[in-house]
Amino acid sequence: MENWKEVNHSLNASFKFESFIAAWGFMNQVALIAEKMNHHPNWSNSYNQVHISLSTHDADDTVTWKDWELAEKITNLLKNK
Ligand code: H2B
Repeated sequence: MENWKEVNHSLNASFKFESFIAAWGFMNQVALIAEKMNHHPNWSNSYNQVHISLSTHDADDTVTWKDWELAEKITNLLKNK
């Protein structure tokens, strides 16, 4: 998927929003999906930007299909807007 890059055994993407609240709303949606999948992101937020780094701890912090699956769900959140 376009904005995801596999670097150093993690799957990374950055997202920029028009405000802190928009970024926070996005993070809330991701949090609910992550909890449902029992697969949680490493991430950071700075004002209107969110950086997400996905890896699978149970697989010695490498990238697995679960990371790609979560990445796809995150990408889909931002489609149809
Ligand atoms: N999140 C991620 N990113 N990788 C995991 O391997 C993982 C997780 N494992 N969330 C889950 C929770 C595991 O620790 C629990 C015990 O099911």
